[in-house]
Amino acid sequence: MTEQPTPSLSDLLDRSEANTDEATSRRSFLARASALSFMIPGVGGALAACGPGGPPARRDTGRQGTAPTNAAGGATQPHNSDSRLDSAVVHGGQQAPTTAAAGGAAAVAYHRIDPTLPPANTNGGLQLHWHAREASIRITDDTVVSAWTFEGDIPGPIVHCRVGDTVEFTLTNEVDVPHSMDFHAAQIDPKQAFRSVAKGQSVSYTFKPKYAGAFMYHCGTAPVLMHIGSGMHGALIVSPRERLAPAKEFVLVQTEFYLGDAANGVRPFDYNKMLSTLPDYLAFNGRPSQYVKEPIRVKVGDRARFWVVDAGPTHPCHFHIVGEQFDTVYLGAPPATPLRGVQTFSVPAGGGMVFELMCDIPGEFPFVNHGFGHGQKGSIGILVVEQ
Ligand SMILES: [Cu+2]
Repeated sequence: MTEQPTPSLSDLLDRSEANTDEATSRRSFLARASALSFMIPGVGGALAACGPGGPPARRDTGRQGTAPTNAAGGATQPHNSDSRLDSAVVHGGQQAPTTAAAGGAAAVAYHRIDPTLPPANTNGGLQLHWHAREASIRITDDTVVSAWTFEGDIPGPIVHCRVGDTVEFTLTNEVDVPHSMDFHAAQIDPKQAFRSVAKGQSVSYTFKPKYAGAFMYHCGTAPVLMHIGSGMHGALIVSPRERLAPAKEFVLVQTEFYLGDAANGVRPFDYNKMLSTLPDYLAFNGRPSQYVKEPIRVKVGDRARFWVVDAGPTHPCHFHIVGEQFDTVYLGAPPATPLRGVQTFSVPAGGGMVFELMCDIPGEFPFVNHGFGHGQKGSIGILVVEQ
C-alpha cells in the first residue's frame, strides 16, 4: 500500500520530439495566424510573410519583421507602455534577442535552479537593483537559448518579502531594445513605474505589497508577449505578516518556450510561434524537467508549500501531484479562505497560487501540469519524500 512505484513516470517523461512535429505545428500556426489577422488589428501585416506559400514559420523565428537595431519599432517608442498598451500588438518591427554566446553554445554551462523559497528579509525593506541583459542560457543538455533576462537568467531572481514591506526597485537596461518592469505585487501608476527605459537608462520606483501571495513580475514593454516569452519574468513571493504553518517552501515558475532554429548552437525565441501558442517546451523554473533529473526532496512529516506562478506567456498550469492531494490551496492571499482537499487547480497565466500538502507517505511523487500536452513538454518534476 505504501509502495509508490510511479508506474506512469516513464510515460510522463517520454517527451518525444514527435510531439512538436514541424508540419503539424506549421499547419496550426498558419491556421491561427490567419485567424489572428482578423482578430487583432495590426497583426496581419506582421504575419503576412508566413501565409500559405510563405517561408516556414520556424525559419522566420523572432526576426520576422525585424528592423535594424536602431530602427526597431519598440526601440523608437519614447516610452512604453502602460498595461493597456501592453495588451496591444506594437506596430512596426519586432526584435527578438539574438545574442550569440561567446565561444558558441558549448561554452554555456547548465545549472539547476534552486526552487527553495529564500528567506524573507527581516528589516522591513527590500532593495533591488536589477539589470535587463541578454544572456545565452542552457535550458537542457542539448538546448541553449538566447534570451532577454533580468539579471542574466530565466526566470529572474526569486525574491521574498512580507506584506507591508517597502520594496525599492531599480531597473537598469543594458540592452539595445527598451525594457521595463511590471510587478504584479505593486499597486502603482503603471504609466510611470512600468515605463520602458532605453539602453543605459534606469527606472526606479517603490511599493508596498498589500496582499500576500505568489506574484509574477515581467517586462511590460510592447509587445509584452515577446518580452515575457523571451525570458523576462519571475516571481516575487509575499508572505503574510502572520506566520503560516511551518513548511518546506518552494517556488515554481512555469514558462513556455517558443524557439527558432539554432544558429551556432543557440536557439532564438520565435515571436510567431509565441503567437501560434504552440510551445516547444515548458518548464518549472526555466529548465524543462529539471526536477525529474534532480528531484525536490523533503522528509516524511514535512509540510510542503509550493508557491506556483504561471508566467505564461499564454497557457495555464493545471497543478497536480501524482499520488497526493493538497490539504490546502490558497487562491488569493494566505491564510484567508483556504480550499481543502484539492486534487488539481489551474494557475492562470499571469497568476499565482499556493499549494500545500502533508508529506506523510514516503515515495516519489511527480508534480505535474496535468494538462499533459504541456506536462510532457517539461512542466513536470518529482517530489521525493524520504523516510
Ligand atoms: Cu523587455
